[in-house]
Amino acid sequence: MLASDAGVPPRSARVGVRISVTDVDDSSARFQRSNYVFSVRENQPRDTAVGRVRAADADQVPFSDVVYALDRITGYDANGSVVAVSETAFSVDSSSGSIVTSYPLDRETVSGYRIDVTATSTIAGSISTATATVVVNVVDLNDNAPVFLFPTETETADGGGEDNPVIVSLSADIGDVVATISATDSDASANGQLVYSITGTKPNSARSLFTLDRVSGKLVVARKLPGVGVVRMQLAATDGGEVLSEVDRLTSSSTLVVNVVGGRDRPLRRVENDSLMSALASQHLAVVLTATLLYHDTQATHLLYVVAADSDPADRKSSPRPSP
Ligand SMILES: [Ca+2]
Ligand SMILES: [Ca+2]
Ligand SMILES: [Ca+2]
Repeated sequence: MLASDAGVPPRSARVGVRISVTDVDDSSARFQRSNYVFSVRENQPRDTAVGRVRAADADQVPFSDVVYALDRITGYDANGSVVAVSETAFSVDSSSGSIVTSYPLDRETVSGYRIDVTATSTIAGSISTATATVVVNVVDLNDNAPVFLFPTETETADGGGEDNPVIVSLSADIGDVVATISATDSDASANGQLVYSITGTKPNSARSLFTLDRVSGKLVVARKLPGVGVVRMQLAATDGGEVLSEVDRLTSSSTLVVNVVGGRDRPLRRVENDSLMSALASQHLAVVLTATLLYHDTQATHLLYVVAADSDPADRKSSPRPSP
C-alpha cells in the first residue's frame, strides 16, 4: 500500500499488506476420470486388488471430505448378456477409493462387471455426489477340462460306446469318414481350443487302420480294413490350442468302439415283431400260415425268415361252406 501527503513536494511511504482468504465449503468432489477399466484374474482369493478410483475436492481440510461407495453392480456373461450378480461382489475403501473382490470370481459365470462408484462430499453444509463408471474385466484362467460330446463319456443311444458302437463296413474305402469326434470346453480363446488324438487301440494292431484329424475330429479309414472285428479306441481331447505350455493344458479321454462288419459277418439281432408278415397275413396269402422273422442284421439288408406252410390254409378253413 502507498500513502502520500499533500505537501510540496509530497512525501509518501509504502508498506506490503498480506491478505489471507479463508476457505469455505464451496467445492464438491469430482472424479479425475468418469470411466475406469480394470482387469482381475478369475479364481483369486477375496480382497484381491482390482484398482483405485480418485475424486478430488478443491476445498481444504476439513471441507475436502470425500467418501467413496459402490452404488450398483451389473454383471455380464461372455456374450455380453446381463446376468444376476451379488451386490457384494466388490467393496471399496471409503477413504482411499481402492476396490477389492469379495470372493473368487468365475469368468465362465460372469466375465465382466460394471460398477457405479460414488464420491460424496459436503458443500455449504449439504451433501453432493459425483459418480464414475468402473468396468472390471475378469481374465480367463484354464480351469475347465474338455468335455466329450462324441463319443459321450456316459453311455447314450448314439454315443459310440460299448452298447452302441460305430459300424464300419469291411469294404470301406480309404478316406471314408467313420465318425466325427467332438468335445467342448467352456474356457476362452486358447484355454478352450481343443485338439484330438488317438492315445491307443485294442487290439494294438488296429492303430494304423484309422487316422484322426487333430482339429476337425474327423476319424477316417487310413488303409484297407483287413477283417471284421471290434476296435476299442482311446481318444483324448486336449485344450490349450497348442499355444499353452504342456503343464497348463487339460486333457479328457473317452473310448470309441468301432465294429468292422462284413456282408456275412454282420451281427444278427432277434426281431420280435414282423410287420411284413402281418401285412401278408392280412392280404389272405394263406399259403403262409406261420412265419417268424428271426433276425435281421444291423443294417437291415439281410432278412432271415422261418416260414411254415400248411396244406389246409387258414382262409380255406374259414371259407363259408355251401348251404345244402
Ligand atoms: Ca472359472
Ligand atoms: Ca476359465
Ligand atoms: Ca479349458
